[in-house]
Amino acid sequence: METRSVVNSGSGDGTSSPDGLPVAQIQSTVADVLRSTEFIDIHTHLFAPAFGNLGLWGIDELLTYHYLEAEFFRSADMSPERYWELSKKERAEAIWRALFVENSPISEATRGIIAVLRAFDLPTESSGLEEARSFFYAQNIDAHITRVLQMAGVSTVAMTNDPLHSEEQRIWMNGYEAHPQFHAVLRLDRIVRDWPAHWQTLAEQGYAVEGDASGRTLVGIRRFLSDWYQRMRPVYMAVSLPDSFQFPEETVQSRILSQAVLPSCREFNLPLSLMIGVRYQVNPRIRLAGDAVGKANLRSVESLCRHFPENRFLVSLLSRENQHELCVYARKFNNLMPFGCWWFLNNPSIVKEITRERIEMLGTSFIPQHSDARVLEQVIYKWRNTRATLACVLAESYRLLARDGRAITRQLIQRDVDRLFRSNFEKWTGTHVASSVAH
Ligand code: HDL
Ligand code: ZN
Repeated sequence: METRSVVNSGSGDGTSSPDGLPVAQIQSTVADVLRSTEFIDIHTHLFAPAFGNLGLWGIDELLTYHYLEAEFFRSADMSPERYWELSKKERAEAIWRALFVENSPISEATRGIIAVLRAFDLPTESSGLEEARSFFYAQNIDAHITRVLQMAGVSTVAMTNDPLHSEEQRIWMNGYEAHPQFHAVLRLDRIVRDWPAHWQTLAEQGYAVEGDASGRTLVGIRRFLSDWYQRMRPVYMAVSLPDSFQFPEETVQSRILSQAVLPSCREFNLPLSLMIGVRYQVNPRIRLAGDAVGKANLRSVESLCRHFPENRFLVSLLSRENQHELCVYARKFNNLMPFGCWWFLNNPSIVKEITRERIEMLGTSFIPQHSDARVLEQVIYKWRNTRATLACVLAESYRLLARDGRAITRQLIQRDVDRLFRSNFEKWTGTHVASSVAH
């Protein structure tokens, strides 16, 4: 049998994949498939219209995003204490002046605002915000949400729902009617990470729980989770954890995780999302902008995946230094689904690095990105930037595959993009939402 030299295998002259697309057309085809495929945004802080003012949108909310506040305090001659005395509008105007007028908006978060203004044909070089405010004030939120998600190429978003947030709790208790484009997510930070400060709230609601998690506390927490599962029908449970997170350890937190949350996830067939690596409030003066990042010890993730093989984990890590080992652990445990380039990682230079190493080690068995949007219109720039970065990374992967001998077709690209941005999540969560766009 003739053996083909590896050196000359594949497409020979390198100009076309055998029986597939010309190599020169791969990039444009990948970009077109990404553009025409609606994604599922698996982690956001957005809210369906029924949540009223909990949902943030419009220019003043966009400008007072904590990413921009962090940058503002570096460029403005204003103390955080003075800034917090201002009204929301005054804060937005101060940020616009400092980051967009007096300086060039070339950071990721500032460029995003320019992209959003441009997307609505609003001026991007005004000295003030009047025209933008008038435009957003004139919008009907239901129609605006539909339009913005369509502009962003997103079919559905997953919310972050805190059952111990008093305002949100009231909406759920009054019989929230699910919105087809918003998945609920049961967020457990207060219970898992801050039990001592919140156990009384459960006790006051009639759950037999104690501060030291003694007695029938874990049964009480299971009942609480069951009640909120029935109420929210979440697609997963989630918790943010510090860089110092360890598991197992002899703590209340560890017992709540292993004896209440994980069994409850198995009971309702839900994944648990672990977002690890936050150094909370390193600078409390700047409030939500005051969190930082630390490298986590992933033996905690290793223990969870190994000792709870019936549980499925979504894992996003905040430290760039943890990303390669996350890929290695994902190769060891198929109940581990890496997702997103979270928070300080959601910058093209780092998204490119992380996504390339994930493809090299995991193929298409991961979820590349979520927006983490807090303000509705952010999905427009966050997903446009993700598509641009993924177009480069995926095209390079297909050019290498073509060189090595496989025909690259639009159908192959579409199948992979569907898996990366839809079916990996749908299979992990047991959800299937028909995309409103035929491919
Ligand atoms: O805990 C989280 O879900 C984080 O995403 C925080 O909300 C963080 O403040 C954030 O918005 N990151 O993008
Ligand atoms: Zn988030």
